[in-house]
Amino acid sequence: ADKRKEVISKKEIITTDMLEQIPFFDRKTISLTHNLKKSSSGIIAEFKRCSPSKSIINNTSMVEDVAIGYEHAGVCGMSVLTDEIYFGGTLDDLITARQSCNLPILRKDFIINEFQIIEAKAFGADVILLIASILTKAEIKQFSELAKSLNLEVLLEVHNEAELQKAIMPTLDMIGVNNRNLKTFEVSIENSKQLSNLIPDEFIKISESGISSIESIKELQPYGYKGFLIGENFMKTENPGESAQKFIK
Ligand code: IGP
Repeated sequence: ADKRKEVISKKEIITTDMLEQIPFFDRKTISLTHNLKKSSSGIIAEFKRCSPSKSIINNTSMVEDVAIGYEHAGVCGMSVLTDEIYFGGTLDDLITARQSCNLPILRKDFIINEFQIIEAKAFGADVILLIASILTKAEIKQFSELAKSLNLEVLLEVHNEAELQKAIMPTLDMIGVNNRNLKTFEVSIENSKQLSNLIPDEFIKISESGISSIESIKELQPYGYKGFLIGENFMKTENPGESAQKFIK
């Protein structure tokens, strides 16, 4: 109980002013869109220990080893889960990944306020994720404008046409179609195919979740997808970096 108190009080006293004092806050960010445009593989490789659909995926790999392995494999970027409750991630993982590689890093979390965006910058992220299904259009606008003002890139995640129509705006850089149905946890890359022609060309298209073979990537490329966000398929193996390398050749 005592420990809990300390954690709560720590959270209460952290202000945005304090976040801005963290050295990473002023660092020059690395562009994920730039890497995706010039890459033929388009892999964004994720670090995640567990997930609501699979529970534990990997509880032995260290984030620093995975970051080094992904960079060595030649991926375009790394995604780091910082959500503790469902994915077993922490902000510590983000900062450790930042210190271990020079890849652009996506802070993967459920962003619902401005504080988390400033936090993302301060802890070394280059890209934030905004999830259309949990945000209003006004919030997406407000959060993406703040992110851009901090030189962070914005990946907007959608699951269906309604979310896409609601959220399209010029302050986004990438649009990610999630192949995982959040209600049933079922995955199907058909979702990416179906939504592809509704995404305007000025946004980089990313296909997210349930990608477990190079064939799936080859299948999605003709639909205009430049980025492929892959987590479990790498993380469930003993050496995620080596597994990513097999996708890049
Ligand atoms: C990775 P997969 O099926 O390769 O492990 O999926 C990524 O797409 C998934 O972790 C994800 C996610 C999210 C996690 C996509 N959108 C939003 C948390 C929150």
